[in-house]
Amino acid sequence: MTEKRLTEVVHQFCFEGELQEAAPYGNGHINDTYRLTFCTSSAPRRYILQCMNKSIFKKPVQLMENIQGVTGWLKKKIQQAGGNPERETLNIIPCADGCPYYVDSDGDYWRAYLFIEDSTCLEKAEKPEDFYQSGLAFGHFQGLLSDYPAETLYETIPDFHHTAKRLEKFYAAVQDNVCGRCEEASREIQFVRDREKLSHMLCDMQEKKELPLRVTHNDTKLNNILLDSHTGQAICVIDLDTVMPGLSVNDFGDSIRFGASTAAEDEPDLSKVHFSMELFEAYTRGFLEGCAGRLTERELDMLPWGAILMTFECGMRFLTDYLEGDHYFKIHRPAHNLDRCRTQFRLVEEMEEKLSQMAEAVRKYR
Ligand code: ADP
Ligand code: GN1
Ligand code: MG
Repeated sequence: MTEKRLTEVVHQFCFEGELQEAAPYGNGHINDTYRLTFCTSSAPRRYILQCMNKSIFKKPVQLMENIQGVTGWLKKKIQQAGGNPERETLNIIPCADGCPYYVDSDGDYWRAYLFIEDSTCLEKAEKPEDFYQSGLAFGHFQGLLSDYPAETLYETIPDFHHTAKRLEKFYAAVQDNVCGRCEEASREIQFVRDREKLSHMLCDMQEKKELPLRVTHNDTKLNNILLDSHTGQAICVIDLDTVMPGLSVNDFGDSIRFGASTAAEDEPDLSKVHFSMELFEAYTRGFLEGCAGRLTERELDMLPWGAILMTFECGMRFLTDYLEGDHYFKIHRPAHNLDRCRTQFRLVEEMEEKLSQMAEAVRKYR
């Protein structure tokens, strides 16, 4: 970010004090995130400033409306429960004219939040308790929003978790083979072909209304939760860009795909990548406790399938992006998306073997 652009952007928001430092922050694959530090007459104030990815979020105004609606709702519920709304949900910092975002001279959309102090964001669970906390937070999020009018939310990325439509896009990428990478990925392409039927399972159930439409987060990675640095307890669910109507089983599954792995999402050495039943069980216990009985029997039955399908879908998305020339997910090395795809498919294989154990763990805590 150039100094000129930074000055232009920072001056639009109602920040307190004088800018001291702006530094890139976090490990997101999509947005550009900065942490800003301001000097004030008392303690320094920090904020998160983000430039939204305009090629992915094509409707930033609707997206911010979703976030305003959901954070406003959460604030009220947190207050009613005697909690701290400045810490337990995201707080949007408006611009001087009250608008929750700023459009810069390049047409980029920016927004800012209070920085949640004394918090930690984990890329990997250090112990099962961390993942239990993450489950508790996402379950609680689901619970607090269970009476939110889901139909008033915009579908900011249409068919985001429509696995069958993702499969169609994948086949188109294989067909076009624009980068000539199909040969390098032939085993992974076959892996998808072998599981073609799977991709219809949850979308069909959603269409037949066998699973209810809920307010969902849609990006429930461990690093989208902040934990208290002192107590280790979950404080806040962040990264609300993809809050939309969706399926609770997908939110559950996306957490498992990222957090129940023994290795990073992009680990190139597959011998380190395993699906951990211990972590699955820790998350399940937290998630079901957080949901506090709000899930239907059918949703509970399908949770293990949510894990398999979200992992399969994400692997397929990484593979599609690799075949199309890496235009969606940020990459930091050649074949980064292929490495990411391979970890996901390794996890899918192990989850398939452990399906009955997963169902048993869900039974234990339902
Ligand atoms: P992305 O969509 O690119 O993943 P996120 O909204 O998740 O972007 O933000 C990236 C990182 O910035 C997070 O993983 C977290 O470490 C940090 N972060 C985001 N919002 C806050 C906040 N309000 N307070 C403290 N840290 C935050
Ligand atoms: C992206 O923004 P980030 O890094 O939290 C992606 C998710 C993927 C995830 C894979 C809007 O999430 O859907 O599951 O990468 N977000 C979007 O790590 O596509
Ligand atoms: Mg994130």
